[in-house]
Amino acid sequence: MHKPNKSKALFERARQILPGGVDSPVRAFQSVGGSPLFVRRAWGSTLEDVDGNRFIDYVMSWGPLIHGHAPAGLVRAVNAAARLGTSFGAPSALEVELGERVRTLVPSMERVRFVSSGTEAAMSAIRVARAFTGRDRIIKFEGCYHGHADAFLVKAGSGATTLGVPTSPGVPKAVAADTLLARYNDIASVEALCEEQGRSIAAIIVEPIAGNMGVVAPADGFLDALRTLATRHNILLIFDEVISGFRASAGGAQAIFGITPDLTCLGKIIGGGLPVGAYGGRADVMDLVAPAGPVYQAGTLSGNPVAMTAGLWALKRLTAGLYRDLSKRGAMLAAGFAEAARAARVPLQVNAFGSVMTPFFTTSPVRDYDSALTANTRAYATFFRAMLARGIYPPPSQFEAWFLSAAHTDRDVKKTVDAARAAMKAVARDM
Ligand code: HOZ
Repeated sequence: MHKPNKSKALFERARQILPGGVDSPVRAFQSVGGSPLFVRRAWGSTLEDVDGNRFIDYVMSWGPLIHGHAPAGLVRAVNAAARLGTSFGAPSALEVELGERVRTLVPSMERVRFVSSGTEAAMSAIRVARAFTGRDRIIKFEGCYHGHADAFLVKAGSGATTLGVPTSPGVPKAVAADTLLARYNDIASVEALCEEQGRSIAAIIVEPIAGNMGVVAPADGFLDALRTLATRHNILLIFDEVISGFRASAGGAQAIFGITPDLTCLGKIIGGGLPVGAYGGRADVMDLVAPAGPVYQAGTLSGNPVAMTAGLWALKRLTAGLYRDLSKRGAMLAAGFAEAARAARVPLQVNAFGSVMTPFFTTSPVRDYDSALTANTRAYATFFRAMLARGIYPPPSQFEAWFLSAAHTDRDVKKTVDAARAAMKAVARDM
């Protein structure tokens, strides 16, 4: 059993200065109970808190760390880059190199603009889509999360769902009115919106593999049908691949499903653990972005040399072997969770896609937001606490993805499955 004494004291202090004691809501453990662990250091698949407790980490910074925590080569590269200057506010060759690499891996991104987060990427992508089409409305899917810009905090997943504020106060009514909601994996709901309002819709934005209502894979033909509908109505199709980019495969979800979106949003892995986002796509659309065109978007730290270096290091190491190993361990973990739940007679649906997964505590298959919400969040909280007590650090929310990395070993996965067997018994006792 871990002792969180110093973490608790730090959390008390943090609450006096940071709203809720954290800098991003889902870190606060609000829906799983207890107080958050304050991290001292991390390496490989291991997280160590300020009390010296060690955990096998399945949050992995919410997705960026596909190569594990602090790989030695990346740390060396970042150190060397920092010695040459931490920020220039002027172009560097690194941005060109990373941009070209992104385009090689994701050929639909004919032009790329670097920003500092996935939120910025998505917010900017819809601005350019609106400018290109001369239309204001967008379609988003219930339970999908595209960062915290106003237009997206309408039935948003991730921390917004975890905290019960999927539609946030503070979003102007007029902005929310331009965000039309469709149901994930329900093409009829998109068709109806396009038929009624197609001429005022600039973009359909979608996580091609949803990862912020928990992991939900697209149903057969769903993404194809979105592509067809968007083309038919002259609407731009935006893939938010902040999670799936470079994770589902080196070319993201679009490579796996063979769909070419008009624009793509990236984040997480593209920065190798440092703050980088990017949006890009068709040259005729992206050439509207300033200074090539009139759509304004800027950033003091965009293309930061240290962050670009980390991104390059990460993207250069996306080998076939990496994805093979990740999928193998992902399948082991998913099967282990399912078996542990069966043995304890706990209803569980494990949604897994390669190296991401979510165990949903529900009897119904989870294929959209409504079915995700059938999950028993109390059971998840019990499971979470029982896992934490056994040295496993799961995401502190039912509606997030578990992430594996190259640093997770078979031994880590076996230890996690052993912990899950005991944790499922705790859930069963609590039900
Ligand atoms: N699901 C979120 C990002 N995709 C988690 C990260 C956060 O909100 O801090």
